[in-house]
Amino acid sequence: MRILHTSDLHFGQVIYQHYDRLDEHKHFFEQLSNFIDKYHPDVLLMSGDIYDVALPAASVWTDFNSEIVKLHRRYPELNIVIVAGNHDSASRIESHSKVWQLAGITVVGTPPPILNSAPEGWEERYIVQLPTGFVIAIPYMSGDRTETLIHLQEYVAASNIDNLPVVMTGHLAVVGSDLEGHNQEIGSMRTVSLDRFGSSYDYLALGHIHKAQTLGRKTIYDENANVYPAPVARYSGSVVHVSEDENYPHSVSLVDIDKHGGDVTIRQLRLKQLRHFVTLPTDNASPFESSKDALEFLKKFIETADKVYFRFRFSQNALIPADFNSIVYDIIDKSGKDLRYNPRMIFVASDDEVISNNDEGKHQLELEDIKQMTDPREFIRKTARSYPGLTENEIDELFCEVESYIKKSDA
Ligand SMILES: [Mn+2]
Repeated sequence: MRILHTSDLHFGQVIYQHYDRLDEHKHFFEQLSNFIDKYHPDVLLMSGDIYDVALPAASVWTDFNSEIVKLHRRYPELNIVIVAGNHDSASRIESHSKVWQLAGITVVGTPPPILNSAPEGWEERYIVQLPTGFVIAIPYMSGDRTETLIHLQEYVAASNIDNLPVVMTGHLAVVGSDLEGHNQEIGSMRTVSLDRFGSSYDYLALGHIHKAQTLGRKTIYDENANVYPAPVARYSGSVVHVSEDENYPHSVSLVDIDKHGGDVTIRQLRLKQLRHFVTLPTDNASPFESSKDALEFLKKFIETADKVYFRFRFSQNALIPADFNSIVYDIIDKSGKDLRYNPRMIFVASDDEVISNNDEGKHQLELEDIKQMTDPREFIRKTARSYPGLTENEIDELFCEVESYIKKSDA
């Protein structure tokens, strides 16, 4: 069974209350289509956060539907399974599901019931049986439904006489996942144990966390085919940078499963981005001390830059005139370039101050932040400003060296 796992499209996102990202999402669908051409998956999974908001504009529904219909026309044999995420309206997505069913496309919005209140035959709604395997389609759920999920896996097992692969979807944050890119939510994000999903699936196709990662493995972008014994749980990650904090490659996951309880082979297919996010000044230079410095930098930057989102990083002492943002918008308009401005600038203390004022300010890590960190490198990255002599690359290299040493002595 071969699946193409995607999640967190956030289709219809309008960023900085100003910029429509439709062309970026169309660009994603073009790449997706090319991957399907090349790899011929049995099923395309979309593990939630299909839309950016619960009530997207009518044009957003139309555009999304057009993309899915285009895929279906081009690959009528491809099974498509779409589940709702926390950003989606479960009932709205569900309300269209019967129409999608006509094209053999499964759309699940509302979560499965609590076991003892479930009507007869409810399981069929959540199970997609293909010639090559099973998909248990589980959308975002706020409550605990462990018994329900285990029941669904047992239900599949009862008819799985040929030992075909079993895939399940889910949309939530699992304990121990790398939350990079969710900087605003860290500390408030609820994480649950992976045990809640049972263990009779071969591949758990997760959404919600935007950084691609296989649970229990280090989260680096890796184009190689990695083989793991089932069960494996993985986040495919978001398809475009949903915010400037998502400073990592985006990809879709191509997953091959040979049989139930067999091997799971995962390959990351890199998604190109139409636009990137930058913070000015670039290259970790010192923050701007004045709005005049920033505008001068911008005028030079514009000469070569195109198709970028940008924001400014100022020293916390910089004084910003009230009309600063409108001046920036004017400069962009006159440039004729595709530049998109985030008017929320960031203010940072200078390096000396961070060290002397460590009790307050932006560089202070909350205990909750630290608890969420599974990779010591993340801690070092976030506190790097306190150690001016260290570079991130050197630290990364040293960690890799230690890691490979440990691996060798384990083997
Ligand atoms: Mn999301």
